[in-house]
Amino acid sequence: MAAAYSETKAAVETLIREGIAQLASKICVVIPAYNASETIRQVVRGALKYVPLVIVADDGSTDHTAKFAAEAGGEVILIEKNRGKGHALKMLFQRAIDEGYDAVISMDADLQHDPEKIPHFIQAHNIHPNDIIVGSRMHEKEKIPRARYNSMHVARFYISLAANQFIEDTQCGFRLYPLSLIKKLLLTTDRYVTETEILMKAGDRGAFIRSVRIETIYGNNNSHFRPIMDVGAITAYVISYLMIKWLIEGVCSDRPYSYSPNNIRDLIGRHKIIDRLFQAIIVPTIFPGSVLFLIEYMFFSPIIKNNFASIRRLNSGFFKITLATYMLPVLVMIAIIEKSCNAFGVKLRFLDRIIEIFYPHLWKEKGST
Ligand SMILES: Nc1nc2c(ncn2[C@@H]2O[C@H](COP(=O)(O)OP(=O)(O)OP(=O)(O)O)[C@@H](O)[C@H]2O)c(=O)[nH]1
Ligand SMILES: [Mg+2]
Repeated sequence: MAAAYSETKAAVETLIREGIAQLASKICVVIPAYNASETIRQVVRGALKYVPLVIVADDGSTDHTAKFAAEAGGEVILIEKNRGKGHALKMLFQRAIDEGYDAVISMDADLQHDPEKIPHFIQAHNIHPNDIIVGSRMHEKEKIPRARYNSMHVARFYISLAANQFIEDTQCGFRLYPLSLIKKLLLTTDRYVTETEILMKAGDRGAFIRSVRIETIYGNNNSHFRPIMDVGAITAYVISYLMIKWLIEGVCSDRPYSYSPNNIRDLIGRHKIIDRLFQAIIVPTIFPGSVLFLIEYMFFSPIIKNNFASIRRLNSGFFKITLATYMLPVLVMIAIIEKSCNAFGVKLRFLDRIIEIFYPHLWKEKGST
């Protein structure tokens, strides 16, 4: 009886795998990797069960990442000097386009993404071939380090505003990208900012971004993410992007989408030094700027009909956005106070609640999920 059951189960699994393999004939997996020799073989082998090709970009690793990726059956792009995840992703997209693939699934090299979840992305892509599919871990709050969860929560408030839709987890690297969509974006950022840039620009030109739930895996992984530098770089780019978007939407009627390649933000982004300078100047202007946008939102609508069209769709007004922005320095202060109290054994938990209140899911409030 048990033998018959396991035979049937194996047969069903084979059928599912064959079905997925058929759907996945135009999809490959891409893995940006840096010093991931301990895990890369398992990721490549796991992914090859579901897709015909796995491409690994070895980004100047000083260990055996490239060798092990090739031994496991991956195609390897060698980048001599470490240039970061974003640069590697762009090379991987180009290789997949050159090899005639329609879509790529990006995965981390450190086994935080279980290859067994690949079929879920493929199935979602089969139903929504033009949409980006992003893995989401936000349903497993308790498994995510608290500070990371809180910064992901605040990030998604602003990134969702830029992308004109709610995105459950904006920081997960396990994603499916249709390459036809990627071709339409000019990507000017690097390192960990690029994945955020893709979501904002794709959403802001009208693409849909969907979520599939994945397991949250935080172990003894060898993280390269620098909480202050990388969160700072993502924050500066998001703010600089939003300021331009709202500047355009504030003076235009009925224009919820403001991204088109080579727009003013891209022109600045093309030049690294000018871009850094621009971000350094524009980021502090978010405080007076958001009050000006609020005034423009409230009083200019009779003259410029339906200005801030992307915000008007939410029915929540600009007030909550201005308030959220003014709360940012308060959050930093509370985080510092909580940390200091923690050092003396006093556990405070105000931050989580404050973030929930001031950085809400604006689209849910409107009635959609
Ligand atoms: N090509 C390339 N890939 C990188 C680099 N840094 C990170 N990656 C890739 O990005 C993935 C995620 O990077 P991590 O450093 O683990 O960052 P994270 O997963 O966001 O953060 P943790 O949850 O702390 O691990 C890695 O598994 C690599 O696949 C890099 O410098 N170059
Ligand atoms: Mg990681």
